[in-house]
Amino acid sequence: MTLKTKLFWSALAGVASAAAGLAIAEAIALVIAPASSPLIAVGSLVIDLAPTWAKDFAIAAFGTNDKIFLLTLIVVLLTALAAGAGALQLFTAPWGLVTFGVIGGIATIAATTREQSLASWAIPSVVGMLGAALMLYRIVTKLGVWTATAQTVAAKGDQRASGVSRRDFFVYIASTAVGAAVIGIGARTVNATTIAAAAVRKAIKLPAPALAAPAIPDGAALDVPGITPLITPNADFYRIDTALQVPSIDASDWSLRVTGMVEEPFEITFDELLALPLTERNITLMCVSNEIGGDLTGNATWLGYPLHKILERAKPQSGANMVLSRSIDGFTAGTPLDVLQETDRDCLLAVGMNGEPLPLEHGFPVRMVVPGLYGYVSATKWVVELELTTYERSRAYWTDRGWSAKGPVKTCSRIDVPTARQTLDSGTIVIAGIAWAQHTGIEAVEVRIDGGEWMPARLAAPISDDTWVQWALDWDASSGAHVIEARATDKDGTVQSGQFAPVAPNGAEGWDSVRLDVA
Ligand SMILES: Nc1nc2c(c(=O)[nH]1)N[C@H]1C(S)=C(S)[C@@H](COP(=O)(O)O)O[C@H]1N2
Ligand SMILES: [Mo]
Repeated sequence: MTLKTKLFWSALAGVASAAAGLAIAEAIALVIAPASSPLIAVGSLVIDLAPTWAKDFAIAAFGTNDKIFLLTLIVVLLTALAAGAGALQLFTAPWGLVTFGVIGGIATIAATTREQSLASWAIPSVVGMLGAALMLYRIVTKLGVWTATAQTVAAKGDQRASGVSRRDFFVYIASTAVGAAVIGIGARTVNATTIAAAAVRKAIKLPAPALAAPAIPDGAALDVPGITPLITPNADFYRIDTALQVPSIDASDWSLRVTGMVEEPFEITFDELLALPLTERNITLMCVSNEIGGDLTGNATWLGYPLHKILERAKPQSGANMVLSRSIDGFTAGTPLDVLQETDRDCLLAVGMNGEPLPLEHGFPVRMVVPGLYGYVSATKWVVELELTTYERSRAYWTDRGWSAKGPVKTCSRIDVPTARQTLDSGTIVIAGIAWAQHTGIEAVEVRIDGGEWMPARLAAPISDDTWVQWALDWDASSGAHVIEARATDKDGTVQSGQFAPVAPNGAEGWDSVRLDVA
């Protein structure tokens, strides 16, 4: 085998391995964060570091394609380096692996030094680099066997041995290249659409509400360290969905279709929705999978258009009793039509959350929010269709998976402080938490110690019946081991049941309790 042939195949081995590593990194970046992709990270770093004249040149020469030019440049450079690494590995191992290590190191630094980047953003680059190095090692080893056999063949004239080791090498390099291309291009496309959706979201300016949320009353937030904040910041808001990859919808491509048992089916675009008079409300969202004492709940200020008006426009046919809302990813929720038609319940087709467009993972551009029903039967994110139908005819995503078709929120309370299994000093200890009975409202919260008498806690001023309310009680604690329990009563007079019930099929029951020692 000539030197040229060896150079060619080893260079190709380097390129195929680098492609495999890049594909692995892109696939992992899908899960970690689109911006943790080594390609994007290195590209962004180059943009930050590039002198102004270079940026001006790129924009002048390539216009809006300047980013594509940059990524192409990086890929070309990477290809050259990878080809070199392949040759180095064949002739002067392990220098090819070392080269990959350096490239991976640069990508890691780029990914972890981005604004808002987390340490975990190193993972795509590091794992991709290890994958690339492993591939390179194995392919070049095969190439070494082929080269050696080719030499023996040349000496002895045995054709068969040569054919096998050569085929071995070809199969390896070809499958690596094809696998890398499929995974890499797929992942890159998905990552790119996520980045595009994020850019679209950033550019959206939400209109002011026609009906603003009532002012939060003084005294709605108690001054107790450790109590759940009254409004949950978007970054802390719990997230529950079946989406492996957060759907990326360009708001200008979005529309909602109202279909099924209606006289007037229609479709509405995002711009049309934003042009309607929007309502702003504070509403507490609750997951049916929230255990007693759990944290699958959040309270946000939502901006949206009343769903009863959407339905009014579609004119439901008689007999319809369910609205099957469908997400772009196929998830469905079945909501009672009569609940969505209530004019005094703020069921919203929401576009805003705490003063921003919905975050991508909370349903951008449009989701449903229904006070008083668990999320799985009402809070469809990335919603694209409302189909009017019946409970007899249609089933929603979770209905066939062990959950009830209907899911009204159960009246419940949670102890935030003190936290369990700690030792506190005797004296006054503040017991505090939240209670909720969305759309009914909380009447009272009571606390008892060691199974004693129920004592009324003081309730903060509620924002509305649709939100959780904070409560607190000063407890004169004596030393010893204690159990604190809390229960809520709603404005219908329903007292939170102390009987344990699991989350399935329609929500947990029981009293939250905290065990602790007082010194
Ligand atoms: N498209 C879609 N929407 C969905 C879900 C889902 O899996 N897919 N899960 C629902 C459930 S079970 C809950 S509790 C809420 C959670 O909303 P959040 O993630 O914004 O907190 O979304 C609801 N909407
Ligand atoms: Mo949920």
